[in-house]
This record gives sequence, C-alpha cells and structure tokens, in this order.
Amino acid sequence: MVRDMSVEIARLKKERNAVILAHNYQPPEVQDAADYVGDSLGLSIRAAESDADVIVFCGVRFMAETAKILAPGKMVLLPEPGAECPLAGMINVSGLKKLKARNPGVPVVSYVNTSAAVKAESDVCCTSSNLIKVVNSLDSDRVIFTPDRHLADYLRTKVSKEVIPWEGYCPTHVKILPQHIKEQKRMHPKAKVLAHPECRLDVIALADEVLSTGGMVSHVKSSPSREFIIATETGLLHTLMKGSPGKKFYPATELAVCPNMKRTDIHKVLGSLRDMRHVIEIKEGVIARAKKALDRMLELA
Ligand code: CIZ
Repeated sequence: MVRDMSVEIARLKKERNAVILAHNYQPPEVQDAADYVGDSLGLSIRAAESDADVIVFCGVRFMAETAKILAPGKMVLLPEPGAECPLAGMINVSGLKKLKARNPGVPVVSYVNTSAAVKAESDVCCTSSNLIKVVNSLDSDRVIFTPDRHLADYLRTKVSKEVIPWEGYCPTHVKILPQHIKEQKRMHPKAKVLAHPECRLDVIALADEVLSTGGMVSHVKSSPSREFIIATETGLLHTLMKGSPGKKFYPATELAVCPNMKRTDIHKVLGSLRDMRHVIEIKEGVIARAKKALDRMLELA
C-alpha cells in the first residue's frame, strides 16, 4: 500500500516538477518519502535553491510560509492545512506592535516559529542555531525577543544584553522535565544529553550540549559518543537513527510529541500533490517585509 503510494508520488513529482521537503519532526513514513529532511530554515533554503516549480512542505504552516517567502515564484503546498504551530500562534501583529510601542527603538528579533505577518513586523529573524549570533550582531543593548520565553531565558545566559521576551512557549518542549533527564541518565549513564533551546532552563542545565535539530544531527555524526538522550520532539529520533545507524538514541520522554507535526501522513502528501491543493498564499507586501527580516538573518549567520 505504502509502496503503491510511493510509486504514484514519484510519478506525480516528475509530472509536476515537484520536490518534497520534510521537517525532522515529521512521522517516519513522511521523512522516508521526502527528497530532503531537515530543519525549517535549511529546508526553505533548499526550496529557494531548487529548480522545482512545486514545493510540498511537510511540516507546520510557518515553515511552509518561510519557504514561500524565500521562494516566492514557486508554488508551496502544505499537505495538512490544519498543521499549525501553537508557539507561532501565541503572538500576533497587534500584540507585537503594542510591545514595540512600549519599547520604542528597541530592535525586534523573531524566532522562525512566527507567522509571515509577525516576521514582516520584525527587524531580523533567527533560528535555534543562530540566535546568539543574530542578537550579538545588533547594535543595541536591549532587544525584544519573540515569541518563546524559554529561548529568551537561554539567550540571557549567553549574551550581555537586556532581553525583553514575548511570553510564548512550545507546548511540546515544556513537557520535558528535569526528572525525565535524570531518569534517562540513571538508565543510560554513558549517554550524552542533547537538549533543544526551546526546553526549560532547568532541563538545559542538565544537558551536555544545547543544539537545534540540525545541530543535533551533525553533532551525533561527529561525536565519539555512542549513546544520546534526546530532549526535543521525538520525531528527530528517526532522522538520527537513519543518519547514525550504529549509535543509540533515547527520547528524554515519550511525551514530547507535537500533535501538529504528526497530522501529515503519506495519504495527505499524495492528495496534495495530485490535486495541487492547500497552496500557501501570502500578500506580496508581507512577503517583501518578511523577506527583509529573513535575509538580514541569512547575511549575519
Ligand atoms: O527551525 C526549526 O526547524 C525548528 C522549529 C527547530 C529546530 O531546531 O530545527
């Protein structure tokens, strides 16, 4: 059945000149059907550089929007239109404008997990791998950081600037607790702990390394260690096992599952490609302003 669908997907990809991109948190069957698997920014850069006409983005909405902003001439499809990121949904333009009005002249750094409209209202974007570099590059002692307060907490430990946070959080990463890490460490004492910076600071304090998903994939490949406790969304374990088959990976907790990331399946990928449905549309003015914030990050990082 999955094989039949894979054959049909391959045929349609050729016919439509399409490419399938899947985020590291996607279910295994979707990752396995993709041309590229990675983090949101890496995938969006692939989208922009690719000569495909159609991008099928398997992830959540802000990721597909980022691909559309960086590759505005291409058609971007989101196979599951209800795949929203709750963290991105915790901030909107009017809230951000009010925060800016209370802090005039303070630059706004927005994490990629924001809508296109919020990016358009920001000075520069960042990802979990470049936030420190982006914030340090700004010629200001104060920065507004949206929308994740745990990333802001982590940032404060790394930069000597005042960080004014938006009080959002990732509901999946906050499920990871210090006792989960301690329990895994007790069962696997030789394992290194890799934590995502969206985790709480008391979890980060127990980590050997704090890395983005892309950072974890490369770190594991080059590390002499054989075992790792992974404190991020559990979908990444499939990516890690495929990339480093000889090594062992333990999720910090099986509770760290993003339900929105799991809404995409192989049927929806096929349906979207067959019917060219769930096209990402963003107003031109918003694309232009959001692209400035993303381009500024790309120049810095
Ligand atoms: O930017 C991404 O893809 C996210 C949300 C996390 C990460 O670290 O890759």
